[in-house]
Amino acid sequence: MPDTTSERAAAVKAALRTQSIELPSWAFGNSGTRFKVFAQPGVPRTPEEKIEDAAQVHRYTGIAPSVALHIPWDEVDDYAALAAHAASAGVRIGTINANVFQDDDYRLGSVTNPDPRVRRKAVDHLLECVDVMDATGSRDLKLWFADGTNYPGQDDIAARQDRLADALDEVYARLAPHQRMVLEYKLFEPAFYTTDVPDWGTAYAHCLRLGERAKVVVDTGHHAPGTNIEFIVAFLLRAGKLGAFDFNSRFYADDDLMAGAADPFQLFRIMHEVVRGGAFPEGPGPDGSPGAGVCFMLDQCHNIEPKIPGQIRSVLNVQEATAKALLVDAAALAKAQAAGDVLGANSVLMDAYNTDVRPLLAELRAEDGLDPDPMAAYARSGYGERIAAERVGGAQAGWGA
Ligand code: AOS
Ligand code: ZN
Ligand code: ZN
Repeated sequence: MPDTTSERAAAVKAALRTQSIELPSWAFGNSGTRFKVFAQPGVPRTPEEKIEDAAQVHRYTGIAPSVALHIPWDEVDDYAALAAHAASAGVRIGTINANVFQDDDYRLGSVTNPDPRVRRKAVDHLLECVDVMDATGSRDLKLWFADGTNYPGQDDIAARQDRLADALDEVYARLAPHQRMVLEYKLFEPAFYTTDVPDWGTAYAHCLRLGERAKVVVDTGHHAPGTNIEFIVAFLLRAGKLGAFDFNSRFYADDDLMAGAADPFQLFRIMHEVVRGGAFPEGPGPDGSPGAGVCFMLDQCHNIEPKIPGQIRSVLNVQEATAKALLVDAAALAKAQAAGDVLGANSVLMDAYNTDVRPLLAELRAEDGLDPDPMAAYARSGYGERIAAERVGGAQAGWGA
């Protein structure tokens, strides 16, 4: 990193220009908790409209060029046409998220279900999602399994791992050479006694066995309180096994609140490991190997706040954390660490975190022809009022449907 303040700012801006954050299509639909889904005016009625709303986030932030789909919530007849629609809106289709948790058949699990008929149905859905990827040009298939048990003795824990491994093998074998499988873990919920992919270790072990194109997804909301997520990030990056993030905030469990809202310091610490680990800005490894290829995604629901501004705020929060991480004086940090200077090393990190990067980001946007204040620019655009008037009967995101 260059020495003078202006050279450092220029280097940080250059890196930030390469940033892209993927948006979840389901963030734009109505969502809620098991207690109530609050309908909002103007929410999308179709996958096409969700993509149009996502394009608004990209329009004002400049760093959200792709939208993740969820199948079947975003089911259409013609996925190539949906990809073309995305391109005409100025974005592209990103990760394909599979859904093997919403049918009655999945009461006892999907790919780990004791009934081979249900397992077959679940794997067939995952294979169909790869067909969707072929049509949309998506790189990543994202797998999150609600599978688990509620009571001791309910099913054979190890046999369920065997079934999971068999399913992953079959889907991995179906991937084209440019496609990847990313496997998400979650501590608990909806299963409460055992979860079949409960932690990064389980996901890592399955991915390691599968091969190079199977990687782990870190959803920041899927850990026990107090878990050191940046350690997991550092470990997985070092092992070449970090595939993607699902960014969100949690206060208690899988809250899916806006990234950077509950704990912006944690988001900074995660992004520091991402920068330190060479996953951002993306570049070839020291041996010329391809970069980490980490997908930086949001996985959020906006239950009580407006959805497009909620996504803009979240993208900006990730951008701010990234800018601060890029400001860490790596040379000074390494020097203090090598000297065993505990307080010195800590203050190098805290200096970066405590920097107000908002003026730098406003300058970056102005230089790139964007409004320096994306939230205000979107509010002024009138888009929110227009969709509220034009769209009647918006769709639920899928949760609690
Ligand atoms: C569920 O808790 C997970 O976070 C999933 O990543 C995701 O929210 C869901 O599968 C929607 O695609
Ligand atoms: Zn997630
Ligand atoms: Zn989740």
